[in-house]
Amino acid sequence: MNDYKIIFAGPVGSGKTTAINTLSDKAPVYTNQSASDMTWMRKSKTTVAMDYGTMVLDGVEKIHLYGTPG
Ligand SMILES: Nc1nc2c(ncn2[C@@H]2O[C@H](COP(=O)(O)OP(=O)(O)OP(=O)(O)O)[C@@H](O)[C@H]2O)c(=O)[nH]1
Ligand SMILES: [Mg+2]
Repeated sequence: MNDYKIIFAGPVGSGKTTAINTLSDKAPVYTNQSASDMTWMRKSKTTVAMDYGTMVLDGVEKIHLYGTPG
């Protein structure tokens, strides 16, 4: 199986966690916690470590999906 990696990076609220939740075949590793900085004014939860999910394409290509904190 070929392995590939995609890293989603971008500012708070750009949809990194939402994208990985949508794409991942299995329940993703999810590190949303209550925001205690200025993020709170935009949304209640924010990624504090890394998101991680996987997709398998045609049974031969595995895509590892990583999401950074904003
Ligand atoms: N309109 C619209 N809203 C979206 C879409 N995708 C995500 N959102 C919304 O945009 C916000 C994105 O939130 P997250 O996915 O937590 O964003 P994030 O980039 O992971 O943010 P941090 O982890 O805080 O850096 C949520 O309120 C989503 O419901 C989209 O395709 N269209
Ligand atoms: Mg996030």
